Amino acid sequence: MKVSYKSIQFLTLILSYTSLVSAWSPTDSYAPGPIDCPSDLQLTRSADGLSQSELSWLQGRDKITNQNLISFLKQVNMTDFDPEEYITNTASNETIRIGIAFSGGGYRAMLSGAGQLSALDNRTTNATEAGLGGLLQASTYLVGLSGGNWLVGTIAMNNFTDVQTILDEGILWDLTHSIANFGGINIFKTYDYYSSIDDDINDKENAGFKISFTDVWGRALSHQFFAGLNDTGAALTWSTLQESPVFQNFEMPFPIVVTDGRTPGSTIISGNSTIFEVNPFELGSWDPSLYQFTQVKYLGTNTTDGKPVDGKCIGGFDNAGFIMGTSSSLFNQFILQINTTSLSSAIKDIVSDILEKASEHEVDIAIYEPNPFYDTEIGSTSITNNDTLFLCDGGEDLQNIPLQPLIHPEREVDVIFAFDNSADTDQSWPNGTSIVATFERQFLPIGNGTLFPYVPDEESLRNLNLTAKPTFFGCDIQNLTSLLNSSLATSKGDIYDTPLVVYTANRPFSFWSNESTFKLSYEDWERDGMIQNGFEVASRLNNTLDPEWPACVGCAIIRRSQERLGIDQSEQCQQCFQRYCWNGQIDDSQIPPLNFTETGLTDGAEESGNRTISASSTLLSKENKFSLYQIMGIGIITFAVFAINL
Ligand SMILES: *[C@@H]1O[C@H](CO)[C@@H](O)[C@H](O)[C@H]1NC(C)=O
Ligand SMILES: *[C@@H]1O[C@H](CO)[C@@H](O)[C@H](O)[C@H]1NC(C)=O
Ligand SMILES: *[C@@H]1O[C@H](CO)[C@@H](O)[C@H](O)[C@H]1NC(C)=O
Ligand SMILES: *[C@@H]1O[C@H](CO)[C@@H](O)[C@H](O)[C@H]1NC(C)=O
Ligand SMILES: *[C@@H]1O[C@H](CO)[C@@H](O)[C@H](O)[C@H]1NC(C)=O
Ligand SMILES: *[C@@H]1O[C@H](CO)[C@@H](O)[C@H](O)[C@H]1NC(C)=O
Ligand SMILES: *[C@@H]1O[C@H](CO)[C@@H](O)[C@H](O)[C@H]1NC(C)=O
Ligand SMILES: *[C@@H]1O[C@H](CO)[C@@H](O)[C@H](O)[C@H]1NC(C)=O
Ligand SMILES: *[C@@H]1O[C@H](CO)[C@@H](O)[C@H](O)[C@H]1NC(C)=O
Ligand SMILES: *[C@@H]1O[C@H](CO)[C@@H](O)[C@H](O)[C@H]1NC(C)=O
Ligand SMILES: *[C@@H]1O[C@H](CO)[C@@H](O)[C@H](O)[C@H]1NC(C)=O
Ligand SMILES: CC(=O)N[C@H]1CO[C@H](CO)[C@@H](O)[C@@H]1O
Repeated sequence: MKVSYKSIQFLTLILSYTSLVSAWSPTDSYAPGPIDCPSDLQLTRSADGLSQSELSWLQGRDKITNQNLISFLKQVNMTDFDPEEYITNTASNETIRIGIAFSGGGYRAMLSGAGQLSALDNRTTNATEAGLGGLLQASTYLVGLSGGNWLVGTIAMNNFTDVQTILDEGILWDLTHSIANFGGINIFKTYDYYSSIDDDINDKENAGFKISFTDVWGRALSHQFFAGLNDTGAALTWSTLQESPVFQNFEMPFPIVVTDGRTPGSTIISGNSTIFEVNPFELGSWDPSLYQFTQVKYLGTNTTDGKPVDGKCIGGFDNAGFIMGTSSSLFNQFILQINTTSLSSAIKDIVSDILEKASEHEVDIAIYEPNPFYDTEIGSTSITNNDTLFLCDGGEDLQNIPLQPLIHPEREVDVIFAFDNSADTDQSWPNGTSIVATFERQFLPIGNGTLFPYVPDEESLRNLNLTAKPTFFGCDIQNLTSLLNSSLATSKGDIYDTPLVVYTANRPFSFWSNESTFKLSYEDWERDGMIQNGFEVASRLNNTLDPEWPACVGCAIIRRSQERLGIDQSEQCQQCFQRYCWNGQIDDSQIPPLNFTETGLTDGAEESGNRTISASSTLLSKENKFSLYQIMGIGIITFAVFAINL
């Protein structure tokens, strides 16, 4: 028989399609189920380097980012710098790696982050004209936490779709109704919604797996993030990424989401949290309290010392919504604040009652049982002796920007674009708490070889107006060598592996983007306003505030590479660094409020300015607090009743 080229193509298509399907849950539902695995499979490994899978993936991605970086650097019009010559000749023996990180902060963070991401994506209309379009295409890592993980997860799991397409198609991110009241006034829709979630949860439970609140949360979130998929992605697994064509051909950056380890009854701070990352291949932690990774595809498998018990493996546990729910399980915050509302006392009692019961089971903790690290030799016994692995919201330890995965010398990241959409101040603006926490952590035993440049305290960040416009940290490697001396790590990487950090905080340009973390629904105009504002934050108001901003970003990207090669900066780059680098100055005086200056909706005097868009205002005045938490409270009742009835 003569086999035509076409039929081979067709066959390849079928084959790749089959392998794709096999990566979804084997039961084609939310329930995990048995899958085949090699008899000598070792699922865990020590965190003493990158996985072989990641290393070989990087070889493919590096080639692409090198090419795309040349295009990007050409586009930003740097003077006295030839991108082609530099990347292909001068720095030909190394690769410039760019990481992008999006903080948590609920839908505020997801939407602001979406705008910021879209400004870096050349698929967004006008992003290239606004200066930074194409930076995403030149990046190696894309990291999200909590609300930022909704963004990264949505983009990555939907075959690296883009924000523009999401808005144009109108299928994903319909936030007009609170996730707890999905159908709005359409109670039938809401009923169907809850019963479908209920069915999914039952499927998993009947298959013999323990359920936690995060299962409910993850399935609910999936209605917004995987709305286009059969049963809104009930069978979509995180490890599907491995077989996604855009990942296999290195077209997308390496996505990572961050979550923290926390056992019920304990609290964590950045000095004692175990920070987990979930990437397309693995789940685990670099911290000495675990220092291991396991293969994400086989979560749910009973193991001892990382080997499947009786050679039996499970697939489908790593549901994409479940992973994204784990990174964002921030319900403690609701519990703590519910009593400050003006709900009627009858409702309050019920809510409190339910919440108390629920909190005994710690609603904000995701249960991973069986524990993939059970009975392993490395790390703390509080994790490895337990049959359950407990994970919680990635922001619970104050490190609300997921920088940890990017500051391990093994990843060789040159520059991090850190987008901070946290609500640190009373008015829900970031004040730098997160980068201060990450900076300090490197000096603790748990820092274990991570490297992060010097940053000032929050008062200085405020008084020097460093959250009003993008600020570069770690501009000069000569000033960083003392990081090595003061560290407790047994061995540190090369000081050149300390990334330069481009820190950009949420600010209002065309929209008051300081929405509450607990705002659960957005009208379309509010959603679009948030995204537009995020675009303006990243592009410095469509490249109008500083025409050289794109070139300055170029200077930041090539800085470490130039330092490694002993090459001096151009005149233009020196001037850029004068404008954007933190110069080491400290001003920790307790001066009254903020003095934001960089145009936009704040006029320099007050952080809230004369906020005018009252309809969307969630400034936490007494009145607003009332209505906000009332909506929230009703959401919680629905959810809690539902969860208790499981
Ligand atoms: C869609 O999901 C339903 C419910 O989980 C399942 O029964 C059905 O087989 C799925 N259909 C396809 C085409 O995957
Ligand atoms: C590349 O080559 C330069 C000059 O030979 C050297 O200084 C530098 O360390 C090399 N970089 C890498 C990553 O090997
Ligand atoms: C975006 O950049 C990539 C890589 O440079 C390129 O292949 C692609 O065609 C660009 N897309 C658009 C819409 O410009
Ligand atoms: C893109 O920019 C052009 C020219 O400034 C403008 O007319 C157009 O409205 C912009 N498109 C979008 C979608 O912002
Ligand atoms: C770069 O220069 C070109 C040609 O002068 C111009 O069209 C383009 O807008 C400039 N881009 C930026 C980001 O300044
Ligand atoms: C991603 O693309 C593959 C191949 O085109 C397709 O089978 C799969 O359903 C897509 N996944 C999502 C989440 O859209
Ligand atoms: C972490 O540190 C905080 C503050 O010192 C303490 O309250 C908490 O119990 C510690 N948690 C763990 C898990 O050690
Ligand atoms: C895993 O082990 C537990 C405890 O021995 C058992 O109850 C459970 O059924 C096992 N799960 C699978 C999928 O074999
Ligand atoms: C709320 O207040 C009630 C009555 O004062 C109290 O019993 C309950 O424990 C409180 N709930 C929370 C979550 O603090
Ligand atoms: C597992 O951790 C939970 C919560 O800290 C604890 O209640 C339980 O006793 C632990 N189990 C074992 C076997 O240590
Ligand atoms: C920054 O925010 C943190 C977290 O909300 C707060 O504890 C701290 O007081 C704030 N500091 C300044 C200077 O605003
Ligand atoms: C660089 C460094 O200090 N690595 C240490 C991290 O923690 C593990 C586990 O405790 C040690 O084995 C490494 O040496």
